[in-house]
Amino acid sequence: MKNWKARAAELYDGSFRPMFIDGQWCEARSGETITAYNPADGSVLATVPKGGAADIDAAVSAARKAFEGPWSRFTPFERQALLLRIADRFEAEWDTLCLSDTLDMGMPIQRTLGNSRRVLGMLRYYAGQAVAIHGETIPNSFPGEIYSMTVREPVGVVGSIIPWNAPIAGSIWKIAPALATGCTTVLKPSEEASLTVLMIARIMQEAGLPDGVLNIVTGYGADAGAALAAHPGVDKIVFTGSTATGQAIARGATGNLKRVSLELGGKSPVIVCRDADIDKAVPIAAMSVFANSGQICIAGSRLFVAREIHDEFLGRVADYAQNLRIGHGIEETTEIGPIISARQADRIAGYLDTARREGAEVLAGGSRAEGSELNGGHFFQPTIFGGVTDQMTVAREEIFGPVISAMPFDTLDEVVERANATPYGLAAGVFSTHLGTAHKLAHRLKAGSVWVNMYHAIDPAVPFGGVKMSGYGREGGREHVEEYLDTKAIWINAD
Ligand code: TXE
Repeated sequence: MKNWKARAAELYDGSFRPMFIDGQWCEARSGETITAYNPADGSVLATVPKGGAADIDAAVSAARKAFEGPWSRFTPFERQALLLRIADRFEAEWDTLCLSDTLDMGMPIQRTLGNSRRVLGMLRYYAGQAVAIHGETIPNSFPGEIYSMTVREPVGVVGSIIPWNAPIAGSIWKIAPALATGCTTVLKPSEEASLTVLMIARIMQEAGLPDGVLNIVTGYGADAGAALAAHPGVDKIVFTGSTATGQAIARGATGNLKRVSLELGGKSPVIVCRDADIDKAVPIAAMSVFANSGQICIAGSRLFVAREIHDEFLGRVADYAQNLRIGHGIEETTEIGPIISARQADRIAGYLDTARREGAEVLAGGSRAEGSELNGGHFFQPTIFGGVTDQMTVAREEIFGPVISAMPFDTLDEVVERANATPYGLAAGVFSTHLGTAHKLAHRLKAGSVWVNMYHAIDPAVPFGGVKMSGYGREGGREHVEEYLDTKAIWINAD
């Protein structure tokens, strides 16, 4: 048992934390700040700069200078060595990074700690990719006279905008491929959770990151975020967040036709077939939504259960939900932490009211969680609605809270059609012990990832991303590296 509480008090004492531009730790040009609150109890952790367009300008200039200057002379092996040094320092400071995330955005400490394989793996995977980038020589119509080849070049200055729900993994998944390919980054974290991202910049600087290669501008989406998305000096935007903001970013990016990758919202189906291994499926289906209090883009928030097993299965998921421990993320036994903000909590409460009004039946939870130790935070009971129809609001819209909408189904054709009847296409889950059923469903579901007899797996080497209005572009795997590279064709006339 680590003494998390004592360490928390040392880590954040309410003081000002500067942002990071061109290797310097600085205030916003306006001098304004944003207060960072602990969502578990409303206490003030720190203040951070309220960066705006002028700060984005400075950060983009620094990123451009580094991209065209010293960083361009780093060999792939030097970039690889830097990523490996960063990974080692992350490993050494992992507890502190996780504590910071738990304090700043509420994720239970057991869950943040458990992300180490993924995050350290990302850094080391992209270290490997740094030395595996190469073009091709291509036979053309003029053999012996003209030679043609491709070279792969970094896209340039990348603007990264991330949400609050997974600051460590979310930022590393934006920064590591940039470092591997030779791009430079201006990253705007969420105004709700900037502190760990600033810590990450400090660790990278200590590991030898050259000035300007990574710049962090803290601030709100409407000013710093929009300025970054529209900036003519930015060559590519990578964004994780809501579909509506993704659309705004894509519009803002048209000015200089910058490349755009978007990882957006979802309303992912989990399908439990009548031949499913129920013991295995119950906790996975529950945690596909309740992990991180439902603040996960891949939440399996539409639970389709074969009618034959529907009542038994939902009874067991409800029991499981009622036994989850709600509390401050800093307690090692906590399974359900707080919601990030009053605004998000009000949104969730609104969805609970709407579900009831539209006729859904509460099978578990259904309201805010009460209790003296929960005062000051925004906590919700893990909630399951039965009697949901495909038309109800809770079956159609992303809630981003611990809410499952459960529905029975009769045939595979029917459930595929209903599962796909959503504008989103981020992820899907299938539970079946029949190989053929599992294969058929996995192939017919329209989603960027389909998990069979499991959920949630994300690996540095495996592409992740959405189809339809869940966005485009992939993070993870070789395809992710491609997103940060351009291809140049070179022709040589040998005559
Ligand atoms: O997201 P936003 P919000 C969904 C989820 C949630 C809802 C609202 O349903 O309830 O979105 O959350 C920056 N130009 N997801 O409002 O607005 C913003 O500062 C440029 C799903 O927090 O998408 C932050 O850094 N940037 C999702 C980031 O965008 C702008 C994760 C995300 O904020 C901007 C988060 C603008 N005009 C929310 N406006 C997922 N896919 O995991 C805001 N931002």
